[in-house]
Parts: sequence; structure tokens; C-alpha cells
Amino acid sequence: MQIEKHKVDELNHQLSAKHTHQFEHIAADVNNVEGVLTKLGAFNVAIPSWALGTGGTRFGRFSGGGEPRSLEEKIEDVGVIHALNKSSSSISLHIPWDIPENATAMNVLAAQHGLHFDAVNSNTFQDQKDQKLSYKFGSLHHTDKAVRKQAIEHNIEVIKYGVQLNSKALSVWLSDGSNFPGQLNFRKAFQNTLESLQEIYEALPDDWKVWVEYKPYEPNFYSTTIGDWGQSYLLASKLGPKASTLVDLGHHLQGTNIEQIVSILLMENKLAGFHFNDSKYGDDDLTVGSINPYQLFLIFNELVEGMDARGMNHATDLGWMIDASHNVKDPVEDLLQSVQAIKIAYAQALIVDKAALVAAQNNNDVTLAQEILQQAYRTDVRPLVAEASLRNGGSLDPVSAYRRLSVREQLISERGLKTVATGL
Ligand code: PSV
Ligand code: MN
Repeated sequence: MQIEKHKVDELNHQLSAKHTHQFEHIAADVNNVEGVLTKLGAFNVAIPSWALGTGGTRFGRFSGGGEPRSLEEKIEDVGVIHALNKSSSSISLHIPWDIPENATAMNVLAAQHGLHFDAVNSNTFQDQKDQKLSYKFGSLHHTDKAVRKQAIEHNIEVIKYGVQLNSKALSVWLSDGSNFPGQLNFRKAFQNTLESLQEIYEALPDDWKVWVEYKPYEPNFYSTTIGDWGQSYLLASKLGPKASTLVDLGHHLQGTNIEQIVSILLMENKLAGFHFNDSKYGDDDLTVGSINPYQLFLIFNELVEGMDARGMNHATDLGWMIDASHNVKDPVEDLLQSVQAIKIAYAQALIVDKAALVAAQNNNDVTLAQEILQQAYRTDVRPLVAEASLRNGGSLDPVSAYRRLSVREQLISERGLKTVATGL
């Protein structure tokens, strides 16, 4: 299905008077409001192909109606999201969950929805049917060279799929690690990982990047071979300029100061981008901004500051992706909420009074520095986000538009009530 623009316009029209009032109110207070709107309008967050079906836990999975049964239907769903928010113009594929059998057709379909393909993700954390060697004890770090070779070849194959889709980055997350002390020689595991990644790096086309994602635990519970940003950074540094560190917000131990990590990686030009999600305890993959929106704002504050310091383009110089999926919400609603939360945090970061903050920091005026940040955080920037969406032809209120247009009901009537998404 495809959402007709005039329907979005009609719904916007009904909200128009209220929106104009709210927008004018905040616009009067924001410095360079047009500049903020331009940046918000240019900002896009990739949708992961694996988040369009209902996620499960190890205790079960409750499929929702009208789930996409194929890559084509996943592209359609991202098209729906993008038609409503005009900020989700790309899709990130996980291979082999979503193999593009006919890449040309996928490119054409994506373009019909105004979409393109973002980073491609490899998967050596599961064994696939007909796979010769098992990843039970890891992949790129494995003690057995033959297993490592198989995992390297998989990554190179993923790059080949990505080239056909005009992707420009390979995202690597390894579950490699150990469950018990003594199981692994840490140094050898790291060196094997590095050597394997070096072979993958050699296979990257000139204009490609490789993004190395870290995670402290799960599915391994004693050690993970790329367990934190230091280990990822070390690998990325040894690999070379095409390699950098991917930050998944859920991949930190409780209390970790993620914004500081972001700041330092940016300083070193080694920040690849993000997998956005939110969490209460571990890698909960909850809707972005649902648990700790202040942390999200603080991260964006560092991003804006750090990217501006390097003269980077906010919209295009880092990889912005969502990595969230769970089992009680309509996945499309969840993704719409996530993108809105990201844009809200970004807008808040854009309106921080930077000159005043720098002065407060230089004067060690701790109270004022906090006031300045919280002034931005406590500003209701939703009318700015709505105005940017409106100017791009999107909805003033994407989640309510999705409901009022009965999109899920239409998807159920097209695809059926009992459908199960491919992938996870
Ligand atoms: C691992 O938890 C992870 O964050 C990686 O990015 C995987 O590719 C993804 O989740 C799979 O859901
Ligand atoms: Mn991730």
C-alpha cells in the first residue's frame, strides 16, 4: 500500500490552526528558527528491516496482524513511515534475514517510495540452514581458522549484496565471546577478530565504510570479544580510515555516560553512527525516548557540538539507524514514535544557547551551565518538528495520522491477520 499525499494534507488541514498558533509561539523564542527547520527537515533515520515485524523475547513471540511477509512488503512499510514523517528515507538490511534476490527490482521499488538502502548488516551470530560450520563458539574470533574463513566470506557476500543496492557501509556486530572464565584466551580472540576484520576491510569498495558495533554482554555472559567502545575503537584504529565505531544505545552497562563516549569518538573521527533504542536494564530495544529522553538529549547535545566542531553535515556524515523491536506495540507505530523522539532530541540540541554554555563552562559556572542545557531540554520543540515535517510534505502528527488513516487495518486486509514477518 502507499499513503496518498492528499489524505495526509487533509489531516494536516484539520490541525492547522492549532499548529500555527503553537509554532508561532515557539518560533518567536528560537534564534535562527529557519536554520533549525532546515536542519530538522534534512534529518533522516534509517529503519531496520528486522523491526517491521513484532519482536519477540526468548519466552515467545506474539505476531501482529498484517506483518510484512517479504522484503517487498517491508519496503512498503518503510514507505508508509516515510510518507508520514518524511524522515525515514532509508532501510537497513540484515543478511540473510532479508536477502535481496532481485536487487534491481528492490532498488526500483524503494525509489518508488522515495527510499534508498542504508548500511547492510552481516549475521554470524546464528547458524543458518545448510551452513557447513557452526558459530556456536564464535565467528570472526573462532579458534578454528575454517570457521573464521566462513564468517569472513559471509561478510564479503553481504558487501556484494550491498553494492547491488547502492549501500555504502557494512555494519558488523559479533556475538563472539565466552560464557565461563577460562573458556577463551582474550588476546588470541581479539587478534583473530582483528585479522578477520582486516580481510573484510580489504574487500570494501573504495567508497565504503565498515562499522564495528560493540556490546558488553548477551548472548555471552562472561566476556564479549568486542565488548566496549575501547575494544571497538582499537579495532577500528588498527583497521584504517574506513573503519569506525558504531554506538548502539542499549549496549552499555547501567549508568554508562554514553554522551561522553560519543564526544570522544567524534573528536577522534571514529564515530560511525548509531543504533537508537531505549532501555531500562540491558539491551531492551524499547522505543527510542520512552525511558530516558534526557539522556537522548544529552547525546544529541554532544553530537551537535562535536559535529559542528569538525564542520560535519549533521544529516549525512554519520549513520543514523534505529535498532529496536519488541512484542507489545504495532511495529510501525513504534518506529514512528522512535523517529519523533530522535527529532525532538535533535531539535532540543539545536536550540541550546551554545555561546552562553561555553562562557558558563569557561567560568566554571556549574549552575548556569545546567540551567542552559535544561532550558533547551524543557522547551516543547514539538511544533518545530511538526513544522519541518509539514514543509517536507509529511504529517503534523504521524502516529495519529497512521491511526486515522487505518493503515494497520488496510495492511491486515491485504496481507491477512496471521502473518509472520521474515527475519528475526
Ligand atoms: C545486537 O544486539 C544488535 O544490536 C546488533 O545490531 C544486531 O545486528 C541486531 O541487534 C539484531 O537485532
Ligand atoms: Mn544494534
